[in-house]
Amino acid sequence: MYAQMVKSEASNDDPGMLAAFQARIDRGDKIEPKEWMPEGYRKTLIRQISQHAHSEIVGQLPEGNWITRAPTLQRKAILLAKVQDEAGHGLYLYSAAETLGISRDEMFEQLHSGRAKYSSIFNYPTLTWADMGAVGWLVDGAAIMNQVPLQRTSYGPYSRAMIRICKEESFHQRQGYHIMMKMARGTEAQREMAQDALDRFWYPALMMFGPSDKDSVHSQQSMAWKIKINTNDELRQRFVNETVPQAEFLGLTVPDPELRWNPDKEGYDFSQPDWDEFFEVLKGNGPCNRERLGARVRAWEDGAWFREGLTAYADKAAQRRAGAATAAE
Ligand code: BYC
Repeated sequence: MYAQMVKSEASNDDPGMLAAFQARIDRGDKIEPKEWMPEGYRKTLIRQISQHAHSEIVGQLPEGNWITRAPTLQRKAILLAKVQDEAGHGLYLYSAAETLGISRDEMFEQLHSGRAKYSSIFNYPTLTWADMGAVGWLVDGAAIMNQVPLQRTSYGPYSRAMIRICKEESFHQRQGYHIMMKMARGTEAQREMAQDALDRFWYPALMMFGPSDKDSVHSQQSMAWKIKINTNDELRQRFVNETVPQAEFLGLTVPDPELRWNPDKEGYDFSQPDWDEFFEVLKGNGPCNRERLGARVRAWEDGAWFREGLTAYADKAAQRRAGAATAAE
């Protein structure tokens, strides 16, 4: 079945080469940039890695919004470090995508024109300081759940980028949970802020894993190629199983009346997010889509003078080198 799907995704590829490629994937080989790969594999990786990179970069915006308003110097320094980490993650991932033959400018163009997606979660606003706790705890928590298996993804550069990123994500999750602990055990007003942040971020965090398996268009092929290791629903279930006891420890209530432990599946039964809302956010109609994309486009336009300066300097340096070489002849 997989061989058939591979063929349909990449009909111009030679069937023998496709079979040999699939055998390498099945053996657990890592695929490296200069090696042969089916066109569909390359395209799927570019889509997923670039969208992941965009998510890291756009993901700086809701938290960057709080750097100047962090309640203490220590919290400010921690948040600043976290936001800088996200920029670094974006850069590793753009570099990994570039090894597949797409340029960074093309990827930015896809983001700015709205053709490339970024994680739905960043289209929700961060209204209070407790949201910095909820983002670290739930959003980075969901990111880790998704990214730990991706350390074993079949494409070498993506897998290596993930190893480094996951180390930093665990610190991010811990700092968020630490904020939540302080808030949940603080004054009544602080506890209410923590509960309100959990109420607003719970379902958007569940959406981060993507649509239900029955609506996931890419999962089957991506899993055959080991670009994805788990289905969206598997990871969502794992996230709920790990996060509910953490909420109980905080003394907060997960906003889901249907949530209960199911001993038969050794996991929680839980309500699905509002999938209509999810698809609206993907279409650009979430609470902050326009603001987020607008901020990225503005940053790109404001940076034009800097890119032009770098190019002018590189041209001059090349002319100087050429002049020196001619003089030496
Ligand atoms: N948001 O067939 P499916 C972070 C799209 S960064 C938006 O299941 P796939 C962090 C999907 O792209 C976290 N779009 O797709 C950063 C596809 O549309 P296209 C980012 C979504 O690719 C800073 C369509 O829906 N992590 O954590 O097999 C601070 C059908 O879906 C979403 C990654 O990117 C979504 N939530 O599975 C703090 C991880 N879900 O592309 C934290 C790597 C689905 O055909 N990516 N779509 O137009 C993946 O693991 C997979 O791409 C996904 C989706 C699980 C996200």
